[in-house]
Amino acid sequence: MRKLKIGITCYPTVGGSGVLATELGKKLAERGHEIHFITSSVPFRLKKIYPNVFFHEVEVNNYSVFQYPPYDIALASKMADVILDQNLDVLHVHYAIPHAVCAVLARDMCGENIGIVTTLHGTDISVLGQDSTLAQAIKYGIEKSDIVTAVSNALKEQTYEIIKPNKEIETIYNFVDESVFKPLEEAPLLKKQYGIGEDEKVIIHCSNFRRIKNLPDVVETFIRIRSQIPAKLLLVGDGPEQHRVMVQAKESPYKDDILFLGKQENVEELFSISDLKLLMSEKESFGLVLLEAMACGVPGIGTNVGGIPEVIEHGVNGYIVELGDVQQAAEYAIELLSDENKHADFKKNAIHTVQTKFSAEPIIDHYEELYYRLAALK
Ligand code: GMT
Repeated sequence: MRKLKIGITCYPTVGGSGVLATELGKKLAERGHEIHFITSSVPFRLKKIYPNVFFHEVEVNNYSVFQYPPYDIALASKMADVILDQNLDVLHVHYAIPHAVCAVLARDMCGENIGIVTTLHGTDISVLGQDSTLAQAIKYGIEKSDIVTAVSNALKEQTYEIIKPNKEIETIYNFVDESVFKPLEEAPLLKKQYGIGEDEKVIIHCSNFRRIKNLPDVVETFIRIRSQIPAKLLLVGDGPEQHRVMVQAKESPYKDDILFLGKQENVEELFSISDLKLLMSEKESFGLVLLEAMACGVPGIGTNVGGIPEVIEHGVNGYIVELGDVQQAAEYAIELLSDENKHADFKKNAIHTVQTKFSAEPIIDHYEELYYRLAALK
């Protein structure tokens, strides 16, 4: 099969959609395709140099007459340049708004019959989709894309419910790079470096600390666990809720057991010293961090929200609780952390779920098949 030239647009900063888009680009490059990232900065997970990965920076001109910098127009214009200059076969954009709309505009600008794949990641539907000023644009971006994918069945259903697009949407689950996310040998040393005792259990939460991540319930669950067993909570990330959570932690009886680690790069090392992952979100289309943790052998407790129950299999590799039920979450956690055999089974099952349901290679095959389907129509 001939190798393809694929343009990828995503939000390049920290966030699951950018992580997924970058990992996909890297894996496709390893398969010999030529990958062109069209983004506002170099995607943060693109750490290595690949000879067939290129970066095209979207620069936004900030003339004083513009009340707002025209990022969307600049992006569409850059996409059109790259489509023409590089003779792209396909453009894969992550997020309907603004990226799918920009891709459609770019295709129109350059007059090329380029195929557009749009992947929906969540907040473009669950948050922005509720905003009447954007709903029509989201519907337009979806309907004008050639192929639309969603990262979970829950997100697909939600898109039909909220946006009502006249378009088929395929679910393609997220994946993790299992060569990076795996249980690491050197974990016990890191635990010691953080001053965590051998007998203490480690509970981890990792996010961008937005309100929808429901950090107060993470801390509240931990307090209930800590009242029964020795444990530390690692809070990894940074964001708008940071201050509120710090105040909550300081006022708790276990303030010294709640560690704020800020943004971290090599989270697989932190997952490798963890015994349990908490994701108590109000909205979550998938929960890529759960998958990363599971690949490192960490079972999760998550809310019965969005795509989380498609990742956590209740009673097998973790537990599902209703949103806000911190008491139930704490009870499940205490039960699991107090039973070595059960924890070992859940750990094994978590890795097995990743290897069977969310393994990188078949998921990349699926995307590749979509690209070839579109390239054949060009
Ligand atoms: O969760 C976030 O706030 C970041 C957001 C993003 O745009 O990167 O994540 C979304 O996409 C991820 C990758 O598909 C999913 O794992 C997250 O569940 C999803 N976030 C939400 O639905 C809130």
